[in-house]
Amino acid sequence: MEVRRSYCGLCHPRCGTLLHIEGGKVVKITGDPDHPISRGVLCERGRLMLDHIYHPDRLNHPLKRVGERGEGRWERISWEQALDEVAEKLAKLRDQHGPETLAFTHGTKRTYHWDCRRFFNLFGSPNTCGVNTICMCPSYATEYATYGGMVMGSEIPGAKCVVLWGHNSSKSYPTFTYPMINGAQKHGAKLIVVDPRRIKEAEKADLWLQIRPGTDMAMMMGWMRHIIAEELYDKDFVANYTIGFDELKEAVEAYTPEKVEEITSVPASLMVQAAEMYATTSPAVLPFGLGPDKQGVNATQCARGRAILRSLTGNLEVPGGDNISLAGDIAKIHDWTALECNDMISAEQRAKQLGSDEYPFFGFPGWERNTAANAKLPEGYLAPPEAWHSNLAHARPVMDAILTGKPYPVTAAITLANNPLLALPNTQHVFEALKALKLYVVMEYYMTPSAAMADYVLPASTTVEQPEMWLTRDFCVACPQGIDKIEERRDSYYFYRQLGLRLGQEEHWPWETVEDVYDYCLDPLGLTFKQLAERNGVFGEREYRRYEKYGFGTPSGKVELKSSIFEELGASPVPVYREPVWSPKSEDPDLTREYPLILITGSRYLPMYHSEQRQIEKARKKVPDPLVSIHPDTAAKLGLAEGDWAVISTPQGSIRQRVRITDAMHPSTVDAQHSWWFPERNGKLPELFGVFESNTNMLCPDDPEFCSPEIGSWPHTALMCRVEKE
Ligand SMILES: Nc1nc2c(c(=O)[nH]1)N[C@H]1C(S)=C(S)[C@@H](COP(=O)(O)OP(=O)(O)OC[C@H]3O[C@@H](n4cnc5c(=O)[nH]c(N)nc54)[C@H](O)[C@@H]3O)O[C@H]1N2
Ligand SMILES: Nc1nc2c(c(=O)[nH]1)N[C@H]1C(S)=C(S)[C@@H](COP(=O)(O)OP(=O)(O)OC[C@H]3O[C@@H](n4cnc5c(=O)[nH]c(N)nc54)[C@H](O)[C@@H]3O)O[C@H]1N2
Ligand code: SF4
Ligand SMILES: [Mo]
Repeated sequence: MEVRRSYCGLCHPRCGTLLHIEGGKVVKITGDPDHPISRGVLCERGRLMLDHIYHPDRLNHPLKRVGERGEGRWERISWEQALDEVAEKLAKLRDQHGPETLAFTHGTKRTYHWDCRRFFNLFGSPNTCGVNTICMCPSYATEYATYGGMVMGSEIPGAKCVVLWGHNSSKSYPTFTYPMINGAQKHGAKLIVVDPRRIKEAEKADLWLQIRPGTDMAMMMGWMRHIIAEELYDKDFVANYTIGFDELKEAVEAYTPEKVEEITSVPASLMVQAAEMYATTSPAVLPFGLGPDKQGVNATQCARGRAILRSLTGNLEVPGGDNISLAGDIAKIHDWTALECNDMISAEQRAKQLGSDEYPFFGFPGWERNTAANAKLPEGYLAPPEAWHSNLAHARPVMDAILTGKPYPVTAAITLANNPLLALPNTQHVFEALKALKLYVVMEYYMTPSAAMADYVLPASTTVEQPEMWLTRDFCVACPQGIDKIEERRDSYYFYRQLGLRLGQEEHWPWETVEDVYDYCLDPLGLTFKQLAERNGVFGEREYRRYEKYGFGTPSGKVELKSSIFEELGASPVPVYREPVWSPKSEDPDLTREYPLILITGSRYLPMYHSEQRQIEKARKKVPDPLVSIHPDTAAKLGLAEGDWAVISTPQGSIRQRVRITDAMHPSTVDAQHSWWFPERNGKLPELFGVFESNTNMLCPDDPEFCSPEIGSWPHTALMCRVEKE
């Protein structure tokens, strides 16, 4: 039996795999013990990879719609025909309405993304939108504005204190972050968990703060106030490397432990203990967690809060702390910004980006300011901001433009590695918009509810059928292609390049394959992609506290506790807390009477990844139905028993899920699994694989009043709902 090295890539870490091949077919997949990061471990989902590669429902050929949209009637066509027709239609729509008439919706990073941004910039459309508005990117853009980089490498193994703030790592990063936390605890590190649910990590934490959902910013401001009042902050760092300390002090002054207890429901003494533990145990890490980022109105502020806490406590750029700079040789690699072609889109087209009038910080205006500040630094210290992570159109105005033609018509969209009907809030709005498109192209593994609405559905290759480079601030690891592409599956680079070649972008797509692109990226290291794979990756040697020499990549060159970019773009430059719009403290008695429970959605669980794995029998055996978790006392009051079907309603809509009773929940709060649809059901309209039935985004609003005013992040948590027996 032949054994080839490859990788999983069914989620963000690209865990190393060994493909056991017989007669040209993979027959077994095991973890690669020599992989420098995952060291042979695969999670529950990764172990189902084989079922995914050869699944009978996989798309293997391009399809063209022949019936009405959503009618489920398709004709198999060749790639040539698909690309020719799509390019011709795009050229026509561009001539008629301008390039901004084409939009893109993206999901979380599943395949390459620089190719998409490159294509869109060259085409002239600023309208790429999607989940990044809530997923990590509020933090990315905000951290750039605060200190000129994003913490992507918390040095958990060397930390003496780890704070998991809305981060469910045992379920979300089971092979990556979670083992590091276990390791740190074994070496005596303290663990603080801030989470409304008693997650696995909370059970072994030194302190667990069972916070009321949506109130994290008040808690963060409480920590800041206490750390300042008790003079527990890093005085030297604050004096020499920050600006805006006095304004910050004033902004957080009102958040006394008592007030914070009143807002968050966490006892004042516990809050004080946690703030002191974090500030006095160094080094400490406060890694990214989605809990704060999916809070709508407070999302951007929470990202600021996290960045400010790291700075106040002097935990930036220290061993065992939160790091933003590039390590050693990694800085030489041409990174994704080098491939995005952001300078190719004109100022006139940039100005048309939908949503950047409402949320300029997250559009070109914010990104341009972050980029300009970064450009003043010596090369190779802090990476420039990727447009993909910090410069997007907003999904709501994009959908509105499709539906109303205002401020201009958006008539075409491409969706790749995304399931917008399950991922974006206000499903009905997204559905109406997809239905109204003149041209909708989806590249996918399976026929999903979103793909079922398309004009062209194109088959995507699995990670083992395409190479990738896992590039972080600290290391670069090759993810080798394990097998030839099956049938007519292709990678996204092929798709964008072929489209680009047909649309006058020839000179900008010189590399024929992705591996050629990676050879270009690695050229400054004198390596090819193949050699990178043979060397088992490149690991940069980290130099700490380089800010002492170069400052930070912000307009002032210091950590901006008061953000000048926020201020310039009309956002509050110092922290503010906002009560969630739907809240148990609402002054509207009808709301709290009709919707008495707090709703959180989307807490990660295995083996599912968002809307995926619903076709995989072994995954469905483990989790056959969508589940809503409820505290036993609450369930009893509502007359609900384990396994009952329940109807969950918010003022936005209603769905059904099955009851799971657990005392890991607070009695005031329920937690509904997100992104459920049913591939076994009828894929035609109106059923559309049951996409409207149990999908939590039927419950999540996207109106401006629910979105963070800085970035437009919409809420997937801290909502109000009612739960009833079906
Ligand atoms: N209510 C609620 N909604 C949420 C969240 C929540 O917590 N609650 N979380 C949000 C977050 S953080 C995120 S990131 C989004 C996730 O949103 P998405 O990224 O859209 O989520 P997926 O369901 O994984 O959809 C990816 C789709 O792309 C396909 N796919 C996967 N890999 C590839 C590939 O390499 N190439 C191609 N062409 N297709 C591929 C899959 O088959 C799948 O249909 O959901 C968001 N939505
Ligand atoms: N199994 C699995 N793993 C995944 C994914 C997946 O779909 N499935 N998706 C991937 C993606 S795209 C992402 S972004 C990451 C996200 O990974 P995580 O950061 O772990 O995100 P979640 O599990 O959504 O939420 C984290 C925690 O936030 C808590 N929470 C909810 N509301 C609040 C609140 O108001 N305040 C606080 N403090 N906590 C709150 C939840 O109880 C949950 O335990 O996971 C990645 N990994
Ligand atoms: S954590 Fe699991 S799903 Fe994600 S890449 Fe690793 S093995 Fe695959
Ligand atoms: Mo995400």
